[in-house]
Amino acid sequence: MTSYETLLVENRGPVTLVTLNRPQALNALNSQVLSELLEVTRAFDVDASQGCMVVTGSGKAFAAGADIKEMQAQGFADMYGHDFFAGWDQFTRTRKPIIAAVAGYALGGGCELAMMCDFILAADTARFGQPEVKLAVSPGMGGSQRLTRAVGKAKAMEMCLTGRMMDAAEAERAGLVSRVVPAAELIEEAVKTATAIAGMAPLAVLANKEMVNAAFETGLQQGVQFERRLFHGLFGTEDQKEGMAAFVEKRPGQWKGK
Ligand code: CO8
Repeated sequence: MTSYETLLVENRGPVTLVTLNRPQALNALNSQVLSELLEVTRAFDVDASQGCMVVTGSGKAFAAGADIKEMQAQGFADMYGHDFFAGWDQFTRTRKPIIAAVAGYALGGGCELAMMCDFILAADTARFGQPEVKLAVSPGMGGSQRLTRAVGKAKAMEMCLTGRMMDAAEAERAGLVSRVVPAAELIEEAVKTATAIAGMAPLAVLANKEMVNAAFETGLQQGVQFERRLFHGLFGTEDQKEGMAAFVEKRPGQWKGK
């Protein structure tokens, strides 16, 4: 296990498990969390032994938001001039999959971080919210956009305007999370899911992630074209030959990542 000041990072076989580790501040996301998480994510993306990452919280929170104490004294010139927290965009450019395993509070920037991951597995204790309006600000790490795309305008608007939290069951109904599991099984389930993903042909995993993201970021026709090009491209890989041969021969595939 590698220790950072604000994170615990552990390889569980082909899965990088990252635990936010500022429980005394409910894992509030400050500049140090960002820089450490970016360092870990960059290393993960180029490490051929690692196929999927899980990001989780600790104590009673996934993360209770951006660090209010760090932002409190900042003015417009500091925020805009330094493009405060623009580094989080880099996190979303990670090519390999990242699962958010959310137990407890995922609020403000915490909810936004969970939504920057490729999908969210929730414990039955999870609570999601964008309460920034109560601080006289707004989401700033993509929440107003990603939440609206995930759950639709009505719920996103109500949550952003009132700060109301969603519990895990509502989040699952609304399509914000892929599944809800008992809190005690969250990490085990997330690592199991991540291990299954890490066991797939690596280029196919990258392509599947890219094309689902295209559905979020482009129109239907452009997204369908993009999917088709990537689909065609996968037929240029050795793993496609192996994957289809393995199916026909009723045996597991052996991937080369090319
Ligand atoms: N930032 C800093 N410290 C925090 C944060 C936070 N977001 N959340 C909790 N803490 C600290 C508390 O100050 C407290 O510290 P201390 O013990 O020193 O007083 C400790 O964590 C424990 O918190 P509480 O005592 O409040 O715990 P409770 O169980 O009573 O309450 C809550 C839990 C309801 C989660 C409560 O802590 C809370 O409301 N937290 C703030 C939630 C919030 O407003 N989040 C949004 C923050 S703003 C944001 O995320 C903007 C994102 C976009 C930024 C991008 C910039 C470009």
